[in-house]
Amino acid sequence: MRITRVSAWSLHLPYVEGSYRMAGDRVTTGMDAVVVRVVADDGTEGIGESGTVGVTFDAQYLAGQVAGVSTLAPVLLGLDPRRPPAVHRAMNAALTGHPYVKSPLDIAVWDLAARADGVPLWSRLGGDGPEPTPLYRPVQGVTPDEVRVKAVERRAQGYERLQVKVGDDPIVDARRVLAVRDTVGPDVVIFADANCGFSLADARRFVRELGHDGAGVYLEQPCATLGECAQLRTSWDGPMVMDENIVSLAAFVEARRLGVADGITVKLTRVGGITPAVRIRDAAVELGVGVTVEDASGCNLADMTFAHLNASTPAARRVHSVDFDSWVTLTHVVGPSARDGSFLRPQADLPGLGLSLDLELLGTPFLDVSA
Ligand code: 0XW
Ligand code: MG
Repeated sequence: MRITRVSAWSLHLPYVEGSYRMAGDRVTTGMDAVVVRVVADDGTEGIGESGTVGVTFDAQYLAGQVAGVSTLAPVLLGLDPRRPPAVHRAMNAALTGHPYVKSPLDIAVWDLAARADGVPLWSRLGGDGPEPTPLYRPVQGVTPDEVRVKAVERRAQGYERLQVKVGDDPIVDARRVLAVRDTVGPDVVIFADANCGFSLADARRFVRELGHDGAGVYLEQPCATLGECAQLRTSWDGPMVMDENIVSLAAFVEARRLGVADGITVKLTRVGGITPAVRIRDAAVELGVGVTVEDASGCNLADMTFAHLNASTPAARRVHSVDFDSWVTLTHVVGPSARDGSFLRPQADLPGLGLSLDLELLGTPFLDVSA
């Protein structure tokens, strides 16, 4: 089997709720996505989505993805899609770094490989079954009153795990987290995600302000570097989860060595797709670390990819994930939804990711190469 054609589209995904804010006044009104289709000589197809949320979250952006996918697509032509790690090695040999441009191509090749075998992707990845992954959703807002209202709304929408954005004023942020805790009670899981926003001093003030039990929250990526997060350990002995710093397997190993990775979030686009994500995930599982597999952006195709990846994580280490399809106003795929109540759940039997592209909505590809 040989890859004979690679096509790619890009599109903007506006938010249902108008905007999304992270620490440091990083506000976006939608997310960007690159969608790839890889076709083999027998007509089998694979598709993949990889996206970015603005240009100030991770070191990745749409124009870079468009350029990089265009550079790498010809490298795939002629390769056997049934061996995704070999295709990934060929991409690395052709272009050093830039993992975010490799991600949509890698995902599409994995989808194709699973379809070629006639099995769902969770099965191709060695999962126990089409198991569910709990969903979380950010609670946005500035004042305690705003987040109280939003937290009730999120619970009514079915989310049983909440993420509160922090990373600005440590006192205001702590009051907001405490307001959400007070509103939802002790049993709802809350992640306080600073998205790298706190200085070490402000992170210390924030955790002090939460009180002696830290409001029972998980602290997500409080500061920008692993070193600062490690220094915060003298003030915070609660659970700490690394997200932005998990750029590679080596970064995860270092985070674990420093004692800041009780859990990790592996973002597919950041690390370069399913091939590197699975390596990091499997190492984390072996070391007893909880793992979230997700991304920075996308819609139902991305969500379905998270559903399959997390279903292939052993249940004891599976944490939660995100349903971007509920965040944005449009979808570019046809097929089952990855959301099942308050969970993501992959389809049981359809080969690969079980979805096909809505070519009418996607329009003209920015790239279409064939052998
Ligand atoms: C909540 N997210 C998955 C959405 C944004 O892309 C950032 C990310 C996070 O963990 O902050
Ligand atoms: Mg995060």
